Amino acid sequence: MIIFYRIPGDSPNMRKVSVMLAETGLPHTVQQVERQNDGQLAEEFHRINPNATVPAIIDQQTGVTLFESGAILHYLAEKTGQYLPTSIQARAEVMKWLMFEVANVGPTMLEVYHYLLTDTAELPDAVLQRYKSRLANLGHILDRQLSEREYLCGEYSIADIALYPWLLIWEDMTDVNLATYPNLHTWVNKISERPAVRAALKM
Ligand SMILES: N[C@@H](CCC(=O)N[C@@H](CS)C(=O)NCC(=O)O)C(=O)O
Repeated sequence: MIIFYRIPGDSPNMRKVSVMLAETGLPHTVQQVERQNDGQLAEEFHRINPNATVPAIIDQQTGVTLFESGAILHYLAEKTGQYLPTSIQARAEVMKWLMFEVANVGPTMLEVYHYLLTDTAELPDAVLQRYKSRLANLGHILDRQLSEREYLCGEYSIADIALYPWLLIWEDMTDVNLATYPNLHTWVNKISERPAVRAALKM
């Protein structure tokens, strides 16, 4: 049994794990992490993730404890043999685009989210503009990658599962219509039709 640690509400990083669990059909239970009075995630959760973020998982079958959504997706793909190809070349390609998401899309989105919803009053325009232009550039890179492939690396993989939840909030975060990126837009619509995705995200 997998224990999936999360907080109330939804976020792209938690959605990645919800989708992966639904796609693989792995048995799991959800454990809500409490907050302390200072707003931090509960002290005892720091033993599971010293960085105090969700998602995190414990796999009771193997004893593996994991945080960082990319590491969790990779582990669940290894465990089930799903959504990660077997040839060394194809695996490397999937890991490259998975890392591209966790190193670029996620962190930039989280900065925009922070500045947009938290500190706008004190924010120099240039800061938000910098992050928005980084996101616009990432959108073009992804759109180009999808211009010759149905999914990021050909077959549907954990690289797609990692990226997809960010696209659900892309327009709100960037004020840019997804139709600006036609290939990315088609890809989003295709993934939105997957039964496991719909079930996981209650769409
Ligand atoms: N790089 C991490 C980011 C995780 C992250 O920032 N999680 C947020 C929720 S989406 C969080 O736990 N924030 C701490 C909090 O809400 O106290 C990952 O990919 O898992």
